[in-house]
Amino acid sequence: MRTKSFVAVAITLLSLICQQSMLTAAPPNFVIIYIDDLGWTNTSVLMDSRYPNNKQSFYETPNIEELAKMGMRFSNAYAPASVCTPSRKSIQIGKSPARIGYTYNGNPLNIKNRKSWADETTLADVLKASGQNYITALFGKGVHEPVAGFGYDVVDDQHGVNGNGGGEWYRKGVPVAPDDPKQVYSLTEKSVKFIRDYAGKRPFFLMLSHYTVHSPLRSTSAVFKKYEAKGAAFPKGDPRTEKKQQQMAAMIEEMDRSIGRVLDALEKAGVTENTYIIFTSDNGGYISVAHDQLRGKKGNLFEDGLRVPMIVAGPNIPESTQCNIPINHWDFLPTFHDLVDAKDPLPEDLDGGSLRSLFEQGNAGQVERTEEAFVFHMPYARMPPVSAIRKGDYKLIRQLITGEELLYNLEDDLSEKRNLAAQLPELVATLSKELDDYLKKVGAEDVQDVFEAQYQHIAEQMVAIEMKYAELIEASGDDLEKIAKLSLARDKQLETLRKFKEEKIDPSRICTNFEGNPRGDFRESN
Ligand SMILES: [Ca+2]
Repeated sequence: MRTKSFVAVAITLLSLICQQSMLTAAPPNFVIIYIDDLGWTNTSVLMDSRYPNNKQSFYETPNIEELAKMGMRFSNAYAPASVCTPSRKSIQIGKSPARIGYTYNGNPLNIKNRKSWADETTLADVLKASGQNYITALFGKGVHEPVAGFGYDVVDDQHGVNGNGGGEWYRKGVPVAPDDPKQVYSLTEKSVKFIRDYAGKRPFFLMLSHYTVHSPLRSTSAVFKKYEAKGAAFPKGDPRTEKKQQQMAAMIEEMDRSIGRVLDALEKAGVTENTYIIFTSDNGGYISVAHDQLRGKKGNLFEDGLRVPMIVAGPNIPESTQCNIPINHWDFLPTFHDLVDAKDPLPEDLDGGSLRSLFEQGNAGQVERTEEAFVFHMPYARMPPVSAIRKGDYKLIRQLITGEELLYNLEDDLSEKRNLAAQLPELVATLSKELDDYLKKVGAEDVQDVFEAQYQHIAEQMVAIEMKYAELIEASGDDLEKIAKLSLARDKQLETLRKFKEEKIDPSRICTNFEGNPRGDFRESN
């Protein structure tokens, strides 16, 4: 009897202690370190330990290695798109670019039909709405719209629109100092200050969105010299002897230093244990010494365009682990919602699902999504327009003009070298239908409409140029020399547009090339 009552008292006490600790447990903090254009193989961390031969040592990222020891690598992590803006919108609002209606940078149809941020729930909104006094900050690159519209409390809106220019200019007319390439260090300082200001006082979410390692390649000269010397040791013809590879390696090291400082700041503030630290990239890479591991590059829908490095450390995430279950950045919004036990309902038309059980159990976990497959839609009017669907181990890619379809088993064939479309026609038909159904359901734009919008946009630009110069010529009176100069300038601008139309969005050229724009110049606008 006595033993029984002792046990009962002990259980009551224990449950009171548990309740108390649950009541006093601080809500978790979140830090996303979001890199621009960092490829799957652009770090010294092997994202998939099942392929040990892929390990390379040219890039040196000791702080990312440290983060990998603290948490979980996601070997099948996908960016929502293979270029910046659609990915950056998608990560914030938990929906695919096809559903959002923004599928590639500068798509005139997307811009015309642009939806307002005010109508969408963002990562910051979810945390703010949880009623736990979150403070949220976004520093660095945003999308092609003012970052103030994303719902963050603190932003560093230096450019109105924090696009790629922020990597070169602090603000108009003030170039970034040589010792702060791509603002990599000043963005880090802002982030460290934010952590110092709020850690332990309020739960926080920091999105450190770096301009690095997007082109143009920038680094401090000291770090570049290190890789110049390192590269010189390789035999002629090795990619590591190329200047651009050495510049990229230097940029990557400076990005890694930034991560180290953020980790130090969290540690010093005593919040590491209660902070989810997510490291990833907005799309695939474009320069890598190890590109052959994954096919393609930024801008297309082969794996090196879409598959990105990703590591997550935080509460209940086992150390030094790897999860192979495919995830997409559009999963973050429902994940945050789940991790803070938010009570507000989520938007019903999300593509993502909570990753909580993967964070805690790795490969034994499960993600519940309304949409089981990942659909990528890129009806690009300046290079081969493509869509893709990843479901289970398979990925189907379709060229939207020619209708050609490729099928790969990514578990067996990571490098997408063996097209199985002819061998598995039933699977092709199933995935193809699922792709069509999804695009139809979300009202994704049709490739022909995108082309027409692009042609119309060019025609409108031409009319605007004609009108502008007609007025200027009219105002020039009898000044023949001035009129001749103006006419020349007008003709030059019209010719540029004509060439752009013929060379960049010529359907016959687009039809012939599945791999991507051989000139590679599409990158400059990304
Ligand atoms: Ca990018």
